[in-house]
Amino acid sequence: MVPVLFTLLVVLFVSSVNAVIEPNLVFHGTFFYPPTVPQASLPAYFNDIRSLGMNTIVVQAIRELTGGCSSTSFNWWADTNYITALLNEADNRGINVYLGLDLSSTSCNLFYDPPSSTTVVADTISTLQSLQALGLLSRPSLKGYYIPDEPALTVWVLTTPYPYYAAVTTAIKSVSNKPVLVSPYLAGLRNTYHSPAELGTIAANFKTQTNIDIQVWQDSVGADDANIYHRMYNGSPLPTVEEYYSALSAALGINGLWSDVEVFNYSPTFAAGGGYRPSSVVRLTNQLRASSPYVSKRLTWIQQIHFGKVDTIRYPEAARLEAAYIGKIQGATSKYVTGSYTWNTSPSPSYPDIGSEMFDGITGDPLNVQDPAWVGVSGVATVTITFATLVNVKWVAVHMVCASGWGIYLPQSLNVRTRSTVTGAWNQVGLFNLPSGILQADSEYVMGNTAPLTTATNTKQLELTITNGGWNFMSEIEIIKA
Ligand SMILES: [Ca+2]
Repeated sequence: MVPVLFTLLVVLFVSSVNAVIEPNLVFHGTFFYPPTVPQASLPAYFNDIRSLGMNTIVVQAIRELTGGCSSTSFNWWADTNYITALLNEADNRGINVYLGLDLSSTSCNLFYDPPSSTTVVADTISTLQSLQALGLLSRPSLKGYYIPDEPALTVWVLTTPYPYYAAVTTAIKSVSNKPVLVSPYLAGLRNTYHSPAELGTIAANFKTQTNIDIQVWQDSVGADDANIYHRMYNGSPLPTVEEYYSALSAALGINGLWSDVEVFNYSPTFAAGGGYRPSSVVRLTNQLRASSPYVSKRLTWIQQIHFGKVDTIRYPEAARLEAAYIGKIQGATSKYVTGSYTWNTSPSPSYPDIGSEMFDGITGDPLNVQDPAWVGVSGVATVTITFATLVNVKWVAVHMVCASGWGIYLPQSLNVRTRSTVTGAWNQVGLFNLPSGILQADSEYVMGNTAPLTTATNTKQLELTITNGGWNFMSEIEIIKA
């Protein structure tokens, strides 16, 4: 990005103290993982996704192959009683359900070859027939089916696995002629390069050979740090997520393409450090922009633990992301606020803040701490934010990175103070420690409060103090008001 353009962007973002809500970017739905939502919690779960404006769930799977490729043993993730209860709730609320069937890739690496593949095909038919006998396949909310084994279309050199998907699709359609979904991913493209046009050709060929109706492409921003910005990698320009969605849409048609937007942090080792925890809402906004023009539905992986209220194993940061999603994207009015600010501890000249980088809508690249989107402070970092008007602050979060080889760590704590005038006394409104269980491992993380602030009312100035034992690297501050 050239300096002149950057200056213009700074002026724009500083002037937008109360950003507009972005309803054109809302999620239509989410993948759903049954094992951690008990049947008794289904009404609350459906109320939750309805309150977020969603109308679609894709059940990840109802059965999982266990015991390896030669096994014929399946565990129910959602048995017929559970599925009946789920469709009851969906029917009552007008929610569209796509039912994931047999998952086998977790038990068998070569799931697309016999004997696993033939086992899954046979079980798919018998399972659907048992649901049909109960009248479940004709429920109004049941809109289609999902094949849970994710095709590695970016990685597979040969089309050897394609006949498995064709066989499962044929099996499904032999019982019920509703649309069939599958979810390939952009992950892997950094190592197995395909241009956007090449990936479009691969996706179209897969569709032709399998007869699968809709491809729900994962954006892989959380799993593999797929490129949502125009950046270089290993000295070459890397195509962006948006460029891939554009090419996939051209190849499949907009009605044949949905997006699966990952709302979790990237870590090179899965779920290490802050990895797989709820993401920055600014990063999420950019992800939604990357697929929005090219797909007919936007789903997420997965609402229930990353910004849900019901799942018992949801992350402690889920409440913050839920408020931020509603406040910036889905709600009736914007709750997302920015301000002017000064660093009380100067950023390093090597990692400077060249002007309002904390509110410029760009998050740092967790794979590259030399990305100019990162602002680096050696030791404790303190920043004072001034609002144009008095604000009742509910949520404060900072997008950060851990890169231990560079001496950059996640914060041990975030201290928050407020005052109602620029000369008044400071009030302590919260001191938040890194949640237990997060180790210092390379990852991005969004540090903030995990329950709403209660005493940050009438705030003119907000002071954040971020403490760790090395460098603090920050790229965005996210504030949500009442
Ligand atoms: Ca930024």
